[in-house]
Amino acid sequence: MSQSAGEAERFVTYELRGAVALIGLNRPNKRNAISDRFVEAIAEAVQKASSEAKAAVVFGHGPHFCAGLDLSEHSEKPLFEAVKGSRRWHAVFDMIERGTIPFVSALTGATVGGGFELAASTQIRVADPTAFFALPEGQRGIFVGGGGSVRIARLIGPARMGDMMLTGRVLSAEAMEGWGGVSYVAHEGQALDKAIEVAERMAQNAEFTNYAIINALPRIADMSSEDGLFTESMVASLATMTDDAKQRLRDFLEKRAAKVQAPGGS
Ligand code: 1HE
Repeated sequence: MSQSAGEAERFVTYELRGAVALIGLNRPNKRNAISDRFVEAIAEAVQKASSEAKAAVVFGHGPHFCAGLDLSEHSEKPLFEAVKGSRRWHAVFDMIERGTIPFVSALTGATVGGGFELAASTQIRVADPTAFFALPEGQRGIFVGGGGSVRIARLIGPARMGDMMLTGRVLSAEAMEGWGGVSYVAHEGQALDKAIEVAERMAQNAEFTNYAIINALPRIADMSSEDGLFTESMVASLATMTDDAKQRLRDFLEKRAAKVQAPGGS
């Protein structure tokens, strides 16, 4: 794997594989718990991926995706430092959620607290059966600070998120799929391969359409129906004007493009 430079190297591995960037959380001895410097390493890798890849995968080295916030660091922080730290997580995860390329997270083992918040900022979540999901902030006497109250709540619903936080219940990959928090459950040991497969497929889409999906859909979800429909028409018309769309539509009409296949079709 090629690495991103300097400090970041210790926390994150980076590899560009074709059009897909692979970002590996690399602090397995601490279960990939996210410290301040770790957040900066993620930011650097996300920026690099956004500038040179068409899709990206975030995964954890070792058996666990991410044990969330580095609690040893957090316990030392004065109030305002904690606020600024949380706002930095928001900014970094926002580069994933509303950036320029789609991200897939490959989830194994602990996907806990801030780890789940990171996963919730990716557009697609692939888990294998080892993955488990929890929000133990209630037990730790803290609160979600990495965007979870917005992103996780919108993903699975505020009532379910509140249940996880209040009771500390732990959900399996299958249960989280049922709640809408996981998009695909892969066979054990296959989460990363499946995530790469999904990312490679997305990388073949028109870049502008991917950008519109990432940026327009969550904004439209925050709008009134009327504003949403108006915005949709604007985005749809812009997409049609790109050279990419013109070429792709011509390819279909001239029988050069793949047809949509029924599930299970070859
Ligand atoms: C950590 C962290 C961490 C592990 N911060 N050091 N997150 C949590 O409340 C989850 C806390 N972690 C756990 O419950 C468990 O560690 C796991 C279920 C994830 C994994 O268990 P296990 O048995 O494989 O590992 P371990 O022996 O518990 O941990 C190995 C080491 O990682 C150990 O350090 P060591 O020096 O004794 O070897 C642990 O202390 C360390 N470690 N997790 C610091 N999180 C932006 S706001 C977000 C708010 C949150 O994320 S709250 C949820 C925090």
